[in-house]
Amino acid sequence: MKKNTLISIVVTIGLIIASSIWYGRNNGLLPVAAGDEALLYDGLFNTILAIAFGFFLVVEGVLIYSIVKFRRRDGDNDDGPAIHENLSLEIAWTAIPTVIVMWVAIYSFDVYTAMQGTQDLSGMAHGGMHQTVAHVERGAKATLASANTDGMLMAGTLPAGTGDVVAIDVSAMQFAWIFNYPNEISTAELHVPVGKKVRLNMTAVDVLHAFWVPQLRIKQDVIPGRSTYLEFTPRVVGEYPVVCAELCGSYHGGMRTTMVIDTPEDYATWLKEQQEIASNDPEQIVAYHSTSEMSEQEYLAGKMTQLDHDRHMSH
Ligand SMILES: [Cu+2]
Repeated sequence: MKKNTLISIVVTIGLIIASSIWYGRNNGLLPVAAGDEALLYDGLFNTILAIAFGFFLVVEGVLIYSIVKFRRRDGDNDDGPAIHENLSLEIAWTAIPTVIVMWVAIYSFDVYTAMQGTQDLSGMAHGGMHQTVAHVERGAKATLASANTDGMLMAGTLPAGTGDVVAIDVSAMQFAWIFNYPNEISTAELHVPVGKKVRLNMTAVDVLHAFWVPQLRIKQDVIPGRSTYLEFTPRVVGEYPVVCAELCGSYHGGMRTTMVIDTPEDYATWLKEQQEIASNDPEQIVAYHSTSEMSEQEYLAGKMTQLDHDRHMSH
């Protein structure tokens, strides 16, 4: 091999690696990372994207090089040489992807575990119960039943609302999110304080829903009759969409609300305001809490009136 060829190969490989790393860091494909966990996810995503981008450059580069270099010249009507079998090449193109895929698998699993993907949700039945009981009586009864049949459920679970964890109970229903804070505070918008660990104890009133905030990179099924949970640490103050990510009925597309990441002071002020609303309007709270005792027709009638109302209001 000539010295110049060697130099140009080394330079090309260097350029490919450098541009892959650059693209991995500057792809701009993900929304803002609003939680600590989002950074773990982004690290994985950007790494995989950098590897893929490097391979894209290699494959497309060789393709374009070959199209130019090995194109048919005038007067050349021969078949190409019949090349088959190159053991060392085959070993290389099997071994390299194997190593990369195994490494990505281990890295992914590590991130998945760090984001609590492997924790047993059935062990989380207890935490979500005390504040949602009034809201989701049907669901809570079923949860209670399943908790009783399995005595080890309580082991290793975080008690709701103690220590440094902000625990919020979430009820999902067709087609709304209800967030229940301590002291009978119920809201349609989720507020969380920046920098503190938040735990959402979630259950559904009616059908399967899924809680998703793209900026947190976390998504969790919300299931009637049992509790699931999500934990995250907000890191960027702002407003983010909460999206239902499980087709749950005709107005599924409208099952959205806002998550506000507040500064600790704003969060305290907001909680105080909500506390006042909660104590000044007991009838509204009673109305909220009795939805589970309505018949299905009554419940849907209420929903339809509300939707009608919303439609008129938006005109
Ligand atoms: Cu839904």
